[in-house]
Amino acid sequence: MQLFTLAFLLIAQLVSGHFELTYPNWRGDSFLPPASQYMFPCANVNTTDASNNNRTLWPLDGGSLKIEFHHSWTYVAFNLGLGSNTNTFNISLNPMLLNETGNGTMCFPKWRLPADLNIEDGTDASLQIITIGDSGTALYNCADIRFSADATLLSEDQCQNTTGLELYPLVQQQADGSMVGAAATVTVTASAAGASATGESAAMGMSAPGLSSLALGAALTAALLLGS
Ligand SMILES: [Cu+2]
Repeated sequence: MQLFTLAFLLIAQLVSGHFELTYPNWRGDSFLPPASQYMFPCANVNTTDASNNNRTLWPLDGGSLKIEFHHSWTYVAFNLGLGSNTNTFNISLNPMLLNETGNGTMCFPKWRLPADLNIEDGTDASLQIITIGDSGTALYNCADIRFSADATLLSEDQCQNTTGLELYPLVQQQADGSMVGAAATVTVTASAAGASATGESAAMGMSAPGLSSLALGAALTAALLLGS
C-alpha cells in the first residue's frame, strides 16, 4: 500500500511538476531521471550527437517559443548561448525578469532577439529557459537550435495559448510605493483566439495570437528607458 502510494505520488509529480519546453524541441525529456530540472544549466540533459543532429531551425532574428507551465505562477527568464555545446548562456532575451501566472500553454509566435546580435546563417546555439518559484529555487530546460535563413515560425494553429495565462515584466517599486516606469508596463494576456486585450489606459495590452513579440520587445524597452 505504501509503495503504491509512493508510486502514485511520483507519477503525479512527473505529470504535474515543473515546466516543459515544447518548442523549440527541448534537448531531452527532463522529467526522466537522471535528469532533474533543478540542475543548472540544462537539467542534467547534455548535448549529445543525437540532439546535435536534431536542432530546431530558428530564424536569424528570433523564432517561436512554446512552453507548458505547470505551476500557478513563476518568474521566467529566457537566455541564449552561442555554440554547438555551450554551458554559457550569457545573452538575455528578456530585458526584465518576467512574471508568469497560470497553468497551461504559452506560445509566442516570434520571440524577437536583441537587434545587435547579428546572428549568421548556420550558427548553432542553445536556448535556456529558467523559471524561479516563490522559494527561490530555479528550474531549467534547454533546447538546441540552429539559426537558419530558411527557418519558419510556428503556424497560428500550432501556436495557441491557454485562456487566462498572463505574463508581466517586473517593474521597480519606489520607497513611497509608486512604480517606476509603470505607465509603460506591458500586460500580456495570452489567451485563446479572439480574446481581447486587458490593458488599462496607462498600460499596453496585447492578446495572443495577435500578440506580437516585436511589440512586446518595444514595450519592454520603453519600460526600461522610463525606469532608468
Ligand atoms: Cu515543479
